[in-house]
Amino acid sequence: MTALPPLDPTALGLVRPDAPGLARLREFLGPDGLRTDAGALEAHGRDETESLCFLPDAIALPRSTGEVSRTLALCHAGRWPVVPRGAGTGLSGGALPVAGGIVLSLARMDRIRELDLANLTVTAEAGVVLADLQRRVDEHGLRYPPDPASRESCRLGGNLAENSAGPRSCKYGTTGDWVLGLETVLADGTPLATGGKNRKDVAGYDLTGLLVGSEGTLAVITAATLRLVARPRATLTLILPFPALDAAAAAVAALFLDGHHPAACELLEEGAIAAVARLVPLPAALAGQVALLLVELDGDEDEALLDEAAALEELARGLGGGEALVAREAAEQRRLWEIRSKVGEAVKQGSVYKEADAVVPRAALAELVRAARAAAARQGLRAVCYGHAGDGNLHVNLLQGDLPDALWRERRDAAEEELFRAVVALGGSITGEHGVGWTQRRYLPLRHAPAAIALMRAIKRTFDPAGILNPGKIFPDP
Ligand code: 2HG
Ligand code: ZN
Repeated sequence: MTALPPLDPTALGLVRPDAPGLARLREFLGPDGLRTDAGALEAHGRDETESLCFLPDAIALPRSTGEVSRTLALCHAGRWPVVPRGAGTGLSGGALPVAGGIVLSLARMDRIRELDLANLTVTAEAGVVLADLQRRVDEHGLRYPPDPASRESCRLGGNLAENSAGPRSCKYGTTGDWVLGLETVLADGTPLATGGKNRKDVAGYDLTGLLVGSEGTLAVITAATLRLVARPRATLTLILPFPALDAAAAAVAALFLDGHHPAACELLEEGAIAAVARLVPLPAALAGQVALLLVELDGDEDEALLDEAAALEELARGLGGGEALVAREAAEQRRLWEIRSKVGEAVKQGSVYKEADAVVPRAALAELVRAARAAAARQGLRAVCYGHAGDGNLHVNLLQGDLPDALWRERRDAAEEELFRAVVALGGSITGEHGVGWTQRRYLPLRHAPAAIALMRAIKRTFDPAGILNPGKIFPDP
């Protein structure tokens, strides 16, 4: 468990629920709808963010929006902290109950309510596992494209709260780009529906857009109506190797300018290639390469994709790139993708780490990697970068190596701050897809002017005047 102290709920005007309060919740949630056993508290005190853990007082597991509403009404009356939770796969501590209170798990609300083939929409509850939803629509030849790395375990509600994304956001956009409507419950228990099935709707403010990505601080999302598209008939994956980082970055800019629009365009720089090579055997052609671009193409016909792959290889060669590895068969494509999907695990294996989810305008990719290396080197640390080059979004992992803990914490913070200052100077942001949550909140003032943060705080107060929803997240301490 981390040594970091939890937030004091009383300083936030909140209190931790007492035994009679929990008994009132249990009355309508039922004996398995409210858990207080040590194992459950420990499991719901963590997410996938480093080794952080903050114990809640109880976990509420409602089965319906009505039960969510009753739970919130009680929590609101008692001024108890409430932390909405999907599967806890987040990477910025968004689901950590840093002030204790109730973890409101949506895990038992996992029904797909309606697949509307005439309108090409699906309406599903917040607790559905993303991959289950994707398999269900796939049976009808359809696709819901957002593909965060945790899709086999993450739940839709967490994706909506964080506005999650993955490699395919390069062509298909992020979770929010697919949301037409939401079913939510406000902090005091009032149900609120936004949007619907309309493809266009400009009546008033875009509450759907505001709630997606609000990290559980404005309302609890209980269900969503999502857009679907036809699944592409053909896909092809290729890896383009480069002897220099600048050449790979130049290739990213050039391929879009040339009119290509890959489903995914992912970068691994030197340190990431070396790390993944320890976990996945790399094809000989990739040995000694300094940067790799993994590109997924999709479309109607295999032949057209092969032609496009050849054009991309030629473009890369013009910039000094080597021979492309091209995979047509599904199993071969999976093997190439493994080189990218195992990189996070490989980099983090064997060292404590801190991950910065930096994003810059795409043309500044190489500068982002250089800024990460420089900030890390100044503190005697190593930075390893990989991620969504097509979106200008790289995951920068700072590694502790064998530094003593106290020194590591100091140097990590200094390196991260220097990196984010450089990122903002490049026109970028402090998180592209993982959220601000708990771990990035002190950097919000680097990204936004005081007037913008004041406006965001005012929006938070309007939705949640008592401040019970996910306290301690997004905003730095005043
Ligand atoms: C990815 O792109 C995910 O692989 C996770 O966003 C990043 O922690 C990571 O490796
Ligand atoms: Zn990512």
